[in-house]
Amino acid sequence: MLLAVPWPYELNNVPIMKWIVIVSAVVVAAAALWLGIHQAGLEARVASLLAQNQQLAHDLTNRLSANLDSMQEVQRRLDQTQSALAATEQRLSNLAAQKPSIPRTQPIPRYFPGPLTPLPSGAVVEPRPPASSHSPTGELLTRSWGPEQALGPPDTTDAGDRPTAWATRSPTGGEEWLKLEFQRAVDVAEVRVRETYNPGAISKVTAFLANGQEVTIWEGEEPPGQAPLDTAFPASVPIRSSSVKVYLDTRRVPSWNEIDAVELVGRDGTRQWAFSATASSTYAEP
Ligand SMILES: [Ca+2]
Repeated sequence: MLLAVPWPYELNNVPIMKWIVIVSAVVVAAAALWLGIHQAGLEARVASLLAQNQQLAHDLTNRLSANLDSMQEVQRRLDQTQSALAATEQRLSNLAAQKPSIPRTQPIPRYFPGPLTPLPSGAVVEPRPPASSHSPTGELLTRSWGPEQALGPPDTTDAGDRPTAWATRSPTGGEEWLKLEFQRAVDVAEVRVRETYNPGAISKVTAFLANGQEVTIWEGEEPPGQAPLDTAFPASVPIRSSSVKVYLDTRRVPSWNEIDAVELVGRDGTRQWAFSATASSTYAEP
């Protein structure tokens, strides 16, 4: 069949084979041109991308550097803050070390009604009957600072404002007294008084005869001493008695002058603690 088709050997008087060669050459040239143009475009594109890449790398480097600078600045400020904090803590520690220590408060017994407080300045103190260690029906009382706290042997072991010792109503009420009864009358050798808070205010000691007559056996000023203080007041006159009275001039020593116990010593060597007492006043009573 192919042989049946007439094959033109010439076109426009040019052999067909030359046409083929010409067309092929043109196509190859066009392709080469297109490839060249496209390659140039690609090269330009690559160059552009390279340039962008370099710019990005440059920007990234700058930003990293800036961030590094910022981080270094932040770190520097943090270091400064920590140094200031450490210095402040050191100052606080120094201040705490220089702060004077607060004195330890004394333990308060359960029945402690509260610290003694002076009466207001200029307050009028109404005269009161003497305070007793016993109730009107004869029962021994157990009030803090009552005259009953001066009965029996000492039970206030350390110095201080203790409710186990007798205290007057006012710390500076002038003359006050504490009268004590003992079981047996003896020829008085001395009267021993145990003071446990602000000693030194005792001004006189008397003893009572059986008929009730009061006789001074000692008067003067106490030798100085620190509480708890046991002071012996020797009888300057012979007297047989079972009742003694201790006077205080509370203006001699500031604050309360508290007595824990009183002992009667006989010339026969016997010793007795008081079993009953009355007082000019007591902090146990309002
Ligand atoms: Ca006592």
